[in-house]
Amino acid sequence: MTFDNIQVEHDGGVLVVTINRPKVLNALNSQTVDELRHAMTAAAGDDTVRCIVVTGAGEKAFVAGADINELAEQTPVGGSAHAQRGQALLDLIERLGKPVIAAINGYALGGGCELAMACTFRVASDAAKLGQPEINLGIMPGYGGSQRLPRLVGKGLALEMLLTGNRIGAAEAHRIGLVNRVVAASDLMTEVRALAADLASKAPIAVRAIIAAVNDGAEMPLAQALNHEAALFGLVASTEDMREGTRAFLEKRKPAFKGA
Ligand code: DAK
Repeated sequence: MTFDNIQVEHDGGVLVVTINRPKVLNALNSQTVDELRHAMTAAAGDDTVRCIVVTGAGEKAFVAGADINELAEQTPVGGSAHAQRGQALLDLIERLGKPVIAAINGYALGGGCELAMACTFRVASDAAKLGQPEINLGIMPGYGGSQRLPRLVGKGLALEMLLTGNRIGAAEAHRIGLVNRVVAASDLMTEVRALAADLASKAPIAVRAIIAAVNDGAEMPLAQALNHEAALFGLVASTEDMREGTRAFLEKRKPAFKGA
């Protein structure tokens, strides 16, 4: 499939997906959401992709939210279909079974902040600004922001961001746990590619199991979550990669994981 609004580059085990609408600060319109869904579905099924990076084109924005031109024209029926497609995309990213890194190179607002929160990690440039400004448009988050934000930063700070609509800088986002790392803007993609290459070298079945254990377990009572972890551990313990990892340690060499 060819894409108009995203660029996809596959280098080694890492797929870099760049949202490319810089004239509107990479705002997400329906076509972009559909293109992202196609790219992510293909990445999920491609064993040669072991880690995905999502970023925005240009120096100013990761994603400045949903496309307000489309939002302004939205009908109740269209809005509901839009919500389902957008939420499905973010669920797909969160549960892809491979690490997805948001390289936040500038504004991550509204749907852009929600997209970043669905990713496995967030690495922000020191120039990034994050926020949920939907309240200032008379709406509320529709891509999971009212749910993922409090899970990341706690209820009090989430309510403050959601109800004021204020933007926060990268340092503050790091302090409250909204982003994992902050790096100089000029180093962002180098640092993210290094992190992605490291993640791409890990055992894929163990990576998938850890992502599932953390995501599923967060919604379960502890006893059930621990049972889930034990079941996943059993699965991981049956892999060739487990034998390779333990053998490599004992032989004092680097493991070569195959995903089997
Ligand atoms: N949509 C469309 N165009 C946008 C845009 C957006 N979100 N953000 C910026 N642009 C456009 C601007 O209109 C401008 O276009 P021209 O005037 O050049 O034609 C161009 O990008 C450059 O922007 P500015 O001139 O405004 O640049 P500044 O540096 O002055 O300001 C800014 C940058 C990021 C502070 C500002 O552009 C801004 O406040 N942008 C809007 C941020 C925002 O409110 N985002 C939307 C949040 S609402 C749903 C699910 C999810 C959502 C909705 C529904 N369903 C379930 C149905 C999500 C909603 C949102 O994300």
